[in-house]
Amino acid sequence: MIQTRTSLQEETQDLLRELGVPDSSFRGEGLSCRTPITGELLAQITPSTPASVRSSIATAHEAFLEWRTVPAPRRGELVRLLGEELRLHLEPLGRLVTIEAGKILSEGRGEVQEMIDICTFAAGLSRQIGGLTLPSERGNHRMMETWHPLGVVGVISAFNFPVAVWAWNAALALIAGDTVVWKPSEKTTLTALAVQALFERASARLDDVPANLSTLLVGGAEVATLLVDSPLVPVVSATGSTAMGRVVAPRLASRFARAILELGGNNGAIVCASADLNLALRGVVFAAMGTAGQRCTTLRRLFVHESVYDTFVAKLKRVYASAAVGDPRLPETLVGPLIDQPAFDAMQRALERSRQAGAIVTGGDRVIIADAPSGFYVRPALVELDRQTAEAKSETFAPILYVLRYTHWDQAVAMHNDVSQGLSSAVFTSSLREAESFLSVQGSDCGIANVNIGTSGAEIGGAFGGEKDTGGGREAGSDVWKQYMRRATNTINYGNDLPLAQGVRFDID
Ligand code: UN1
Repeated sequence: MIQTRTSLQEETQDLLRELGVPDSSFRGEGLSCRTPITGELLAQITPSTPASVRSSIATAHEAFLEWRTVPAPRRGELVRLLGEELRLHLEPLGRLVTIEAGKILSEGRGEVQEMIDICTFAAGLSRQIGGLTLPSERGNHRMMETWHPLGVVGVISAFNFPVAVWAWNAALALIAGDTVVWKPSEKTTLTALAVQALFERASARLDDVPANLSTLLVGGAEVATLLVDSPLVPVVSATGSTAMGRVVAPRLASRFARAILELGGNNGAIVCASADLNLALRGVVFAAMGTAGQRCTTLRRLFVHESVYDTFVAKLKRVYASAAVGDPRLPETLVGPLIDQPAFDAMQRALERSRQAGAIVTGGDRVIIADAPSGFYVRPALVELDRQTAEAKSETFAPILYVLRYTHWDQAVAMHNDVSQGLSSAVFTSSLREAESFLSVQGSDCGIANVNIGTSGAEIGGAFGGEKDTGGGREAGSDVWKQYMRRATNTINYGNDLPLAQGVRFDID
């Protein structure tokens, strides 16, 4: 039962007001914002025009020219204040994420927590973005690196992480001295409006920072293309499908702009004979059906050792049959709705192709929720295969877990790596040999490789991203900040002579 005192539209508009979004922003026309919970219309927004996109980018560039001269620790103070606003507004923003993206409440909150964490990380980093000092081969010379900001960073984000992905990029870009222009998914524009309002609130708390350090564009691919093609945008971070990346990457390459790409994943996990099966079960289930299978890190392929296959798959089937599917606002729900009908249709087509290929499919059917007949709710699906099919090798953004049996470790690793994507991966084992082997050069070929943890739910402190068709980009922690800056190598001669490197002689007298 969906418990609503007011309609979702009223609740959403109240939340937007609470988060500081003016009514005029969500009472426009042209773009309809709906909730996947009921399919209900939440608000209407006016999309950006080509002229307004160009002027936003130009304004962001102007702001950059000023912002780059502000000391990095002061820039960090702005990001710290953004983190403070997010802490204060965690509940309403998390709830808005739930309403607009359909995530369960704890995941909606968790996403805002990711934003807070990256702000904390970036604020500390603002005092550490230093370069190396290196030995010069010449006497009385010093060689060092200086890191400078790059300019306007374009951020293109997807519906499934409607707020955190902006934060991973924006927090680092801002402390680096860059400015940000953000094009969120048109499916989740309301959460973006709320984030923009919180950002502006944080900026208003400092009287020495320029305006327009981060601005928002509203619209679809046509708006994103203007950002991708703008000569005033030296870096674009794009999160979405591999198909989107194939359009964006060459356009950026043609003008030598930097691309930070976080594209499709088709993440696998291996459950070994020695695995703690109860722990593995929890890890697999959260990774495979959490966020209704709509994370780029969702677990999609599972390789189970033949000696534990029957036991483990029986446990999985029990959980899959009983996991609570429904309104993501209810505390007991584990699986909320798919984002829309195209997502549901794509899932059904994928399951049908698997059936035709001889797979055993359990689940996957539509679940009708009494008060939300227009929502696309599904029972997560298990698809048992005897070989890795073309279907299993392609990413369907839905809760489908392909399950395969393996006999030898090498066979499991080979199947695991035999896909075009390379984002996240996991092994469940108690064997040091298998764990280390999975993390070694002969093991997982992904950007993320975990032991006794599922494929999703990475912490912000590490570099996040993957290889192959996942695009090669990295976001969030570690030394990812370098992508938002340019490195200058400086050599300083503090002597009276001019020795040349490599012993070259070029005497003019
Ligand atoms: C995504 O789905 O685009 O590791 C990002 C995770 C999250 C981020 C997912 N921290 O699952």
